[in-house]
Amino acid sequence: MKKSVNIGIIGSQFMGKAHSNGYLRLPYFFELDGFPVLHTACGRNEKTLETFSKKYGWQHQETDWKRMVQSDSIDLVDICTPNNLHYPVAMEAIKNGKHLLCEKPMAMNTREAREMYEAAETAGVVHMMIFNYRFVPALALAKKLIQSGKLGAIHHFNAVYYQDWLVDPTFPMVWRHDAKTTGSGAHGDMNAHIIDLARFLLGEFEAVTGIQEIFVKERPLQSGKGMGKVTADDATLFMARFQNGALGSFNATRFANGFKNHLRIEIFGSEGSLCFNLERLNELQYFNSNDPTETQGFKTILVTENSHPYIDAWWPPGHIIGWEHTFVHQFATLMNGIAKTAQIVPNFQDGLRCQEVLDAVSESSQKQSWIAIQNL
Ligand code: SOE
Repeated sequence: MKKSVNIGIIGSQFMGKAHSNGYLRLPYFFELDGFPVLHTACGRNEKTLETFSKKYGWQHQETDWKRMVQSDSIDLVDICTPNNLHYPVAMEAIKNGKHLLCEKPMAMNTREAREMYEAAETAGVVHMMIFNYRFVPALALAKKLIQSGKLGAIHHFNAVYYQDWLVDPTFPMVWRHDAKTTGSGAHGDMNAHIIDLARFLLGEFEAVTGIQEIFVKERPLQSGKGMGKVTADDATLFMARFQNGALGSFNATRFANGFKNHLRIEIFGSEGSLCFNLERLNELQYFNSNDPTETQGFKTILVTENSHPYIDAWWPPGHIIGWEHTFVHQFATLMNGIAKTAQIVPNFQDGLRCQEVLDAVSESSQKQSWIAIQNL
């Protein structure tokens, strides 16, 4: 029999919407041991919460997150809040024996992330980090190709994550500009994704060195009365060395004029290369240096065959999928993990490892030096 998983979600903005959509689609397409029940939606603004709940079918509403995570009716707490709330919400939820799903970056710093990971492990709850780009079929295929040795020894991992929504200096202050609520800016929001993909595809980091910049130091307050000080980075670039000897370059910026959500990865190995661009997420570019010289070149694999990861749940070949499907794939793993109380990935240990790299890059930027990654 399927186990019902009563979900309590905190946050009703962009990620609240993406997660709700993921849960709703899931049972229509995937065989599941755990069935997602959209039980309670939690948020501060009653009106927004009501509209959100009605739209996505959340059964109950709650404006006090503590009451929700303490409720006996909730099995899984889904944290889609600003980053400064991840730690208190997660710790309270763990205390109450709840399974956890947490948006990235995991916490405000490595200390918080480590405490969250250790507490979740001790309590024996299932914990998962939202690193949904691992669940893009083309990137899951990239992992298979790398693991099967198709690329040989990996020499380079280059990644950029470009957005442009802050180029306009009149764009108002939001929580993502204030270090007190966000920790870091483009770094924790966007580098977190490509750091996780690097770990997923290549393995652990050894050392990093980076630079961070705030290009627009003040932005109009949303109240319309005056300006607020921006304290979170607009852009963070860094170089890395991996434990397997590969070199990495990373660039996350909200000032890449013209690019809306451009996550591009290049992996160069001794036997071949792979390139991926999120804005064309059904495709993976593959170069095999063992092909005959006359016909050598990058080929584009359309990752929509039934034999490709996750695709057999969807449409016939060539009937492409999109960004929102990555959440559905991740939630299938989550629901089945909860049904069996099995540990799944990416989990809080992955969140912690990512946080260590994030913090080391910020520290290196301040000290203008290389920082070794401890992987503790
Ligand atoms: C905003 O930069 C954002 O929504 C990120 O927070 C998401 O994680 C990313 O998937 C898209 O961009």
